[in-house]
Amino acid sequence: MYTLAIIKPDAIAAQKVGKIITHLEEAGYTIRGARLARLSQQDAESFYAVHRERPFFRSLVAFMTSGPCLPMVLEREDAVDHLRSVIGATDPEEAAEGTIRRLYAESKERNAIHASDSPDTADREVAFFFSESELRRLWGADAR
Ligand code: FUP
Repeated sequence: MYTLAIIKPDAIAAQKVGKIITHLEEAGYTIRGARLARLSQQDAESFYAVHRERPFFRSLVAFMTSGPCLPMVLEREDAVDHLRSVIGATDPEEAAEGTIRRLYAESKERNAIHASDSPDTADREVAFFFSESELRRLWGADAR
């Protein structure tokens, strides 16, 4: 099963990419796709469209476009639900001990990593960044 994670601009600026990827690999994930990306305003507004009426939307879009991020397609059994538990609660102060957000996030907004919240969202979010043909080209016969 696949899910989408994004290492966010705060964690890239804080040089935590290696530690976060190690954490993910040690939690059993295979990286099926990964690429540094710089979201445009339109990309960020579209990716977070479900939040467009929320008070934090403008600030979230400004943060997510403030520097490069690293979207990744991750594969593991029960990937979607499992990755949510590995990253922890949205606010690092509420995230459980040992979760990626507790370890590496700066704040509720600058919270180091995104993970899809349902299988349907994961399909949509993987397709937002990676084409089926790119993933197939990377893995050949091992593609899903
Ligand atoms: P999560 O699923 O944990 O990433 O959280 P949400 O989908 O609720 O929110 C998406 C992003 O909006 C969060 F990662 C950070 C940002 N956010 C805020 O900045 N303030 C809030 O009160 C809630 C979310």
